[in-house]
Amino acid sequence: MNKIVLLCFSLLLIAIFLTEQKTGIAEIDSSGDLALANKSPEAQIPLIKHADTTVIEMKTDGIKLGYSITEIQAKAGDILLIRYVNKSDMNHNIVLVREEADIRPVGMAALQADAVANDWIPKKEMQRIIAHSDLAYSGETIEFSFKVPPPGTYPYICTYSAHWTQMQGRLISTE
Ligand SMILES: [Cu+2]
Repeated sequence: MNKIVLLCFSLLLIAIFLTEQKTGIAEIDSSGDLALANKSPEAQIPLIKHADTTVIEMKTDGIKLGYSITEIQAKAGDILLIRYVNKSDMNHNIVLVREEADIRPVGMAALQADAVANDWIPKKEMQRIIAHSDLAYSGETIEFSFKVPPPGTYPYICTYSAHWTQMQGRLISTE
């Protein structure tokens, strides 16, 4: 009989412990960290269609790890709106980085738990990120908008679940 009482008491303690853990996580989420998570990269602009906005639509089908458009040419300073139609069976996103050398650090950092919890956007690598979409769940269409950076070649990658090794494209900014 004593063993049963002890067992019940242990279970109660575990339940209290788990509840407190959960509360702790929620508190962290609602603190200043959230404000940081929502801080957009510098080139990213609110999703408003200006008269001079160029809309680019791309998609992913089936199980393919790739974008239908792998090269975008645009003029520096123009506003691009990327509409991404995720017709694939997986989730994807689009993360525009500063240079080739940023692909791997951003892709690797995105696999860490804190980045996964932030829709696969690594907050600690934000200085390498020019703009990014939200996570597009399978079947979803998302849009994001940004100002085309100075002339150069800028890679864009999917940071979801290590797709970055294959799922890439390049934005070519011209004068
Ligand atoms: Cu992907």
